[in-house]
Amino acid sequence: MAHPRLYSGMQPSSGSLHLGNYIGALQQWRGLQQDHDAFFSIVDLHAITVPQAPDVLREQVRTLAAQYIAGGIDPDRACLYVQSHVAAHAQLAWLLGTITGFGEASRMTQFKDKTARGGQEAASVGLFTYPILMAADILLYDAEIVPVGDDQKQHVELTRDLAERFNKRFGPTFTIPKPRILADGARIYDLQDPKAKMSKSADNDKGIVWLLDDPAKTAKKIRSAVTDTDGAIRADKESKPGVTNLLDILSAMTGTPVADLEAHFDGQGYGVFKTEVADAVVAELAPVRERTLELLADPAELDRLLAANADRAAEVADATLARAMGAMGLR
Ligand code: ATP
Ligand code: LTN
Repeated sequence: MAHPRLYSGMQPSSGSLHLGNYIGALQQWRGLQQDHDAFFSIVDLHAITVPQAPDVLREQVRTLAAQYIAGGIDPDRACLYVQSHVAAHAQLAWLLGTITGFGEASRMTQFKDKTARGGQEAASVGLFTYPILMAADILLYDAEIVPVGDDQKQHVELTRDLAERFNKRFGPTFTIPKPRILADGARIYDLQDPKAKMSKSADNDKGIVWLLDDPAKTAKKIRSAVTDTDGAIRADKESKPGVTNLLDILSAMTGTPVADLEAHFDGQGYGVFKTEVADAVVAELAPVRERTLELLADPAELDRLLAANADRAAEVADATLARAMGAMGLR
């Protein structure tokens, strides 16, 4: 039997992925590609919903592609491609926009969060319609499963609503996707502010482990992580967020359950604990960093691979777009 179709994507909106993206997205996707027909995109059309410098954007797309591959996405197995290389994304987004209610789009909490500081007047219309483009991404590939963090759940729900509405109005066209929400332990927090999620837009660089940081810097950031004064190495999200975060990180790096790690560190101090976490993160990330740099040293090869995968993606996407246009009385 064919494997279920899976779709996910990340924005090329920073110069490197961080440890949160690695554990929360890449590690999960690496596992899922084994028994799913997976499409992973670099969503550059989403990234330009906020201003991007063209040269920087081009480099960030390549860096993200290299990090996907170095992090274990197999471009021969999964289809790893750049969203803007497949014209059907923008085209289907337009069609879906015509069946999306203005009020419905206005209820998306990510837009409200992202415009809370600068005000909605200053935001682009593209940022407002971001979830409709995301719906187009998912529906073009008849994805059944969409692995995302809980912040994206509402967008997948909107995708389901739009697909159901379209099918009802114009006849069966789209597959109804299901979100697959990230497990709790896969959510990684800022090393300096362990109640906030590790985020590329955080103010303090010391709290973020970048996949392109050199190993000495990575180790230093982990050894300087904020903990607490109680001295016990056990997970308790409420009263010991820093220690819990380090336990989750170590568990993700080694595959050892948190309960076993608690037993292993029983009676030990934070110094020993942090050193073990730092060693494990460096052991995992140093080869990923090296492989990324190797891939980036040959941009022509990377571009060739992305072009070939865009052709693969377009074959699937164009067929779905044609179906949708036909159903609507276009073409
Ligand atoms: P920002 O940091 O600006 O909120 P981001 O780092 O969340 O952005 P995205 O492009 O929104 O980056 O997310 C890419 C993927 O990484 C998503 O699947 C998201 O769930 C995951 N992810 C992001 N941050 C974390 C984190 N701290 N822990 C676990 N997963 C994360
Ligand atoms: N909005 C998502 C990225 C994204 C995505 C998608 C995820 C764009 N299109 C389709 C899953 C499926 C984010 O910011 N993490």
